[in-house]
Amino acid sequence: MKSDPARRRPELTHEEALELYYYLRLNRSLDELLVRLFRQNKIVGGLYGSLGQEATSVGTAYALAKGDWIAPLIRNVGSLLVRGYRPRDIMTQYMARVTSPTQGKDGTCHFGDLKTHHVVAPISMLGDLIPVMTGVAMAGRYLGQKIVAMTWIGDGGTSTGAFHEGMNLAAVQRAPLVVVVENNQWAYSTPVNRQAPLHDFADRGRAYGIASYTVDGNDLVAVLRIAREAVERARQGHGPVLIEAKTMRMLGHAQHDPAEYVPREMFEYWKARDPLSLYGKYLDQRNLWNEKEKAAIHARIERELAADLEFAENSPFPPPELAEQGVYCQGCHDIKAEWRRAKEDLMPPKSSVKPEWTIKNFGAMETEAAVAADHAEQPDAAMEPAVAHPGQTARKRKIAAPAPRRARR
Ligand SMILES: Cc1ncc(C[n+]2csc(CCOP(=O)(O)OP(=O)(O)O)c2C)c(N)n1
Ligand SMILES: [Mg+2]
Repeated sequence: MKSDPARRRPELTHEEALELYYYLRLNRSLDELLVRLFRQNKIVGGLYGSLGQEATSVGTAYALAKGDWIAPLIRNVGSLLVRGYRPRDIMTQYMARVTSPTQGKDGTCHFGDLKTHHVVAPISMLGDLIPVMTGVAMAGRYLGQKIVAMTWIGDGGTSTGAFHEGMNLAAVQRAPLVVVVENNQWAYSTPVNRQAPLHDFADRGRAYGIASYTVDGNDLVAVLRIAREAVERARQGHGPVLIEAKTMRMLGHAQHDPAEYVPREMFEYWKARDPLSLYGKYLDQRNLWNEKEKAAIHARIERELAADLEFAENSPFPPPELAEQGVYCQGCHDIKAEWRRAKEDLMPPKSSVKPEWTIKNFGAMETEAAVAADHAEQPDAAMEPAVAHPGQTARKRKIAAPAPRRARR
């Protein structure tokens, strides 16, 4: 007899199932509250929402372990909440209060914390986080930490040069990196098919030999399932993974944008696939919660948001003199660059990484004669054309000719 999917053992524990709902609902409620604050003119600058994309932010970040690293984008409020930031951190940021993570110096989610939350602060230049997080992933491996680095990028952002350079670097270095491409159908007012001739953005990862998957970004459980697999794969040293989450930006680019260019039917299609409703149904069908638990989560969120809003509203704006503080290091950092490492420090047995190749002189510039000598040593040097091609310079011919061996240093 075919087993009833609703009766199979759930892949989430009861506790996880409820915690995931808490984050998903908190992300949504916080977004709604921020919209109200924007309309009350209490937000300094733009407001970039994540309505419709909550399952992708929450499901991917939830797959990480405590010591892992993230670099979110401005719509990944859900990921920040999962990593331990509180709604007040995001409210005070947007309200530019001195109590915010950037002390009121930035009006969006451009903040991070390298010590506790392991969050690399994003900047506006789309694509740049891919090479940066590849570096974080490689640094973790170098230090012998089994960490995974995760970052997010929009469909539009995958068309930047930095994205492609970063992906290639991550692939060739087999960096433990998970890149989540949030294909939310729009980049500002440009529909996805007008900026990339692709059906699946997962193809962009495959082009670099990266394991790449496409998932329904509105299905929290599907996102979490694939993210857990990706994180595990990266952690075990099998190289980077790209996850394309197909979803929909349910508002304009930011609050100033009424998104009139989006066909109404498109909104309706995606509204029927709302991530919160889908996850609610999942919990209902598997009896993973009851009305009392649901109400308790809603009450908790209401309580927490009210307390954090009061905190944010009562927080002062930064004093003017703060503008010139924290710009340059005034002895607050004790970082000394140590450029010259002893070679033995980098080789076994001190390092667990066995070098697989050697580069003569560590790649230092060589003289023309030395290049020619090395060239002559190669068996395929005989393939050099005996007769110069038209246009080949005398200098090139000279290099191709055998030269006396240089003295070994
Ligand atoms: C390198 C770079 N080019 C252009 C911009 C301006 N810009 C900011 S957001 C945006 C659209 C991004 O679309 P997408 O990557 O799909 O993300 P979404 O807003 O849909 O989440 C653009 C073009 C930028 N920030 N960085
Ligand atoms: Mg987009």
